Amino acid sequence: MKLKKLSDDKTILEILESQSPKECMEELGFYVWRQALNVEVLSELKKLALVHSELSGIRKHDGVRQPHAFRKAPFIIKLFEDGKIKELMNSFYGHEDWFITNHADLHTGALGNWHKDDGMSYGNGGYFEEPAYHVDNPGVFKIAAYFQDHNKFYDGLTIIPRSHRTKKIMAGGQLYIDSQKGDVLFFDPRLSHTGQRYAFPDAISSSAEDIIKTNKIPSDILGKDLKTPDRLDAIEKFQNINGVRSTVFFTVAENGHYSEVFAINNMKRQLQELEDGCSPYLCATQLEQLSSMGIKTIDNEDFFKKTFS
Ligand SMILES: O=C(O)CCC(=O)C(=O)O
Ligand SMILES: [Fe+2]
Repeated sequence: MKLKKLSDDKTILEILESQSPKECMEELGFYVWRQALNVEVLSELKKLALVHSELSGIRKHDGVRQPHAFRKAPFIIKLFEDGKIKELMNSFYGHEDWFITNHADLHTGALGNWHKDDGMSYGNGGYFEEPAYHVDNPGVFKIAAYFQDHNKFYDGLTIIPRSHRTKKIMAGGQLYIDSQKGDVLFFDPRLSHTGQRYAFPDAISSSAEDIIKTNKIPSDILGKDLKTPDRLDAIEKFQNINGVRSTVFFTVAENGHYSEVFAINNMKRQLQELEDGCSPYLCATQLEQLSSMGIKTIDNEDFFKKTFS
């Protein structure tokens, strides 16, 4: 089954084009800024991410994930260098008092499955400490920057628009975001989404179909859940053709009950995952670098300092 692409979905595109990012976020649970980031910087970050994944991070979903990445893989701070994310967030929030929560996951070569980022799958009301699907604006949001294009194969982000208002994960029609390097994908942590689902995803474009033919990829591995060792073989085949996928997901917030509770619990989870007694704060040089770019961090927030003293 071929998924619907964002660039083909007239209804969603009309909403994205006619409403403000904030209104779209509230109604649909996501927004996309096309071609907002410097692609050369993203290519450089990808090279660094690939090296980093050989040295650090947690092996998961057939790839490597580095939690607490602003501290553990600080080269990603370069994302903010051109001031674009700051500009987008100032305008989205309508003020300059938003901050990064120190949550960032750097993924290299990882597959994904359907989930929400609100921590509900871990039980106990998740990061919000309660099912928060009645809340219009949680104040806390996710930014995803992919370090390569995802418009040839279904290997990028697939979402379920409007699913941020229900506990259910498979809560409606799936929409594939056919993103290009430089796009900023922005979403509510309650939105149902998945990264690359299949070891060898289906082709979107006819050029990708040609690639599949030229490389004699058997049709029975395309867009399928495979078991090891077939899965590992299919991953290798896809990576040989398309390169290793790498991406960073991080969290921004403004003050408010839901965002503060979320940020604290989300940080606790990152620290548990790391199992190395790591500090929730950033290092002095990282803070200086961010501050010189005008990016505020959770390190200076009283509610955070009270929890992690
Ligand atoms: O790898 C992807 O594209 C998705 C990652 C993701 O959903 C996450 O980090 O929560
Ligand atoms: Fe996620």
